[in-house]
Amino acid sequence: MRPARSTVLCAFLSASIPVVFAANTHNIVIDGDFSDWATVPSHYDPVGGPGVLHNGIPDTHDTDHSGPNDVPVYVHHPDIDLIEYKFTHDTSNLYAYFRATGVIGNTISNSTQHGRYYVIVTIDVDNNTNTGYGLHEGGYYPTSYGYDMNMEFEFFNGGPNKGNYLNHGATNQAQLDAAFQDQTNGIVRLLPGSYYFYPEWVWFDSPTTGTNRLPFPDDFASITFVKDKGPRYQGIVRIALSPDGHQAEMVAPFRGFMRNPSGSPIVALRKTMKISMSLEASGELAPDGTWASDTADPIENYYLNPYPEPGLQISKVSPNGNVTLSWVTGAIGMQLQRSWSLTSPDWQPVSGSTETNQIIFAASETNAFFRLAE
Ligand SMILES: [Ca+2]
Ligand SMILES: [Ca+2]
Ligand SMILES: [Ca+2]
Repeated sequence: MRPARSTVLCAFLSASIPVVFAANTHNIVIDGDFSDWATVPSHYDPVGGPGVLHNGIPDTHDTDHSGPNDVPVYVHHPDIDLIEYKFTHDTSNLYAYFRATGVIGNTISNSTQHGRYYVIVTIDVDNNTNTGYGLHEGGYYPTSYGYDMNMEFEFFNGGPNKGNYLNHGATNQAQLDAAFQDQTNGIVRLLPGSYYFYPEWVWFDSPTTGTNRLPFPDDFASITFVKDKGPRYQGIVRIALSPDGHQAEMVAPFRGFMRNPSGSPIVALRKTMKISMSLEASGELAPDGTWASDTADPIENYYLNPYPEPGLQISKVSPNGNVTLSWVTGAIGMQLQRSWSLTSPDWQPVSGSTETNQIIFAASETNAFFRLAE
């Protein structure tokens, strides 16, 4: 046997929709050690300061505006100055990473002052701008649309307070009442929303910790509806900071986003979402004493790929003339595909490849190209 001199390896993922960013799963632990984020792609936001604009908006700004075309006023508040952010998932959780100029979660606590700080991920869970709300309504700029649900963490009065889910699917009090009733039963309807009408809840993986036990199949869990500045709760949305406070990592399990009226999970693998991330704080620690926030550019068309980076590899030809293609065990289920050409590719599945992470071929003189696809 002669070696396959020009066997070429083509190791990229193909998604069903070309514009979608097929995000791989990552293993993240919420522990204040950020080495687990090293291979998650970074996004950046300007370092705030006088005159620093982000899409025409002062990077760190007041929260007193709500019109879609308003330009809020610059506020110097390094603690909420977001400068880097990341987003990832595994097979059952969403994870967000924040890095700020100042100290994330920094709030004042004394006899008269009880500061507030919010780490916010707001998500267009159905990738549809006709449902949910526009960020400007909450004073967040640059604005964008379609945000149905939040995963967020509140710091209050000098310490962590609660991690909760939140739904923007109501535009009046009657719809808000209906949303509360749905969520008592573990249901979220994705409807046009407003910033001003939102239920927020903490989810507990216990039937009795929360005030409302959920019906089957979520009857292992319960929720408590919460309000800002309310009592301290430890649910399943968790956060950890770096020792210097400049970085935060946060988890929100899929299940806390609840189910649609048909019983399907709102957040699940193979869905596509848009994600916006903000930091916001009250003004006690800002030099001019006013609330401020900083909102990143959204991460658009985030596809919840079920698999990790597959790491497709090809071996040297063995003495008996075989080459081995292999990929990580976590990517078992992906399909190996082969094409004899890249100029007019005709990708054909390799039989049996979705049940394994290793395929052995006899080397030949013919070029072959391989890829792994979902
Ligand atoms: Ca970690
Ligand atoms: Ca910034
Ligand atoms: Ca939406």
